[in-house]
Amino acid sequence: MIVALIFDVDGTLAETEEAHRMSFNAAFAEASLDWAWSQSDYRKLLRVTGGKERMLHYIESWGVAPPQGERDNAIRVLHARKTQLYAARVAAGDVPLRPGIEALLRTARDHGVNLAIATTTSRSNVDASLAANLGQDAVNWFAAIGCGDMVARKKPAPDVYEEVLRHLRLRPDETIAIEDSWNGVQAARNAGIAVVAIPSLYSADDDFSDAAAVVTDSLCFHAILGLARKVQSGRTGADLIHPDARKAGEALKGTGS
Ligand code: XBP
Ligand code: MG
Repeated sequence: MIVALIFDVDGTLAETEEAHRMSFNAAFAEASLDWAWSQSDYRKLLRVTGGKERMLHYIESWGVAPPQGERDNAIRVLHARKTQLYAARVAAGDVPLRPGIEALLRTARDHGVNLAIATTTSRSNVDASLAANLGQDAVNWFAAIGCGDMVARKKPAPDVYEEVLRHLRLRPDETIAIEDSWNGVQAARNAGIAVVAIPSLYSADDDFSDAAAVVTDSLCFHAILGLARKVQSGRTGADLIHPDARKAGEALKGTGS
């Protein structure tokens, strides 16, 4: 019996990565750094989870000049400023929830299914998104909120999902994860949790073969429940990917800029 749905945030609850990218670039410009991440740069950089880790990877692997001063401290300062700029975009309503997410959250609550969050981003970004899109009380809808800065290793490591399972006091098979990226699907699978993948603008080319199902139109609570029953009856993998989802997956690839 599925007791909880565990949601990723970036790319899942909302298409946030474009707002993150623009906030990174604004922070770089303010710091007079000649760094500017295009959409195709950012798609590659998203293979590294965590904004600070992503900037470090950019310095170490893309051969750009590091910011002045002590490197790690400079990255922390840049990331803190990026987070402020991002939160301002969210508060301004520029990062709405994905289609079907609000209905899914409300229907799950109406059916007594617990909600939780397992994300790489910071708690302040989660709170900003929930408040801007669902109201100040929405943070209380979630029985557990696990964030990247709460655990030792970020996705695709299972740490944040294991942290959420501990907090919920549930077994992996009592939950389903909703994720948008390969890193996220791997993190949930590494924690033993079945995953519904909903590819996002920046993850359309990711490999979702480890997901129990791939959904490309709006998520539906009953479809997820149906999936959970199938997963628990041992049916997994290819025969759970709705033919339309596979076709639409191809279509989605066409929309990623
Ligand atoms: C995806 C990430 C995050 C975001 C940016 O998170 O990898 O790093 O890109 O957020 P999720 P921060 O697990 O929710 O998909 O800069 O706060 O890290
Ligand atoms: Mg994500």
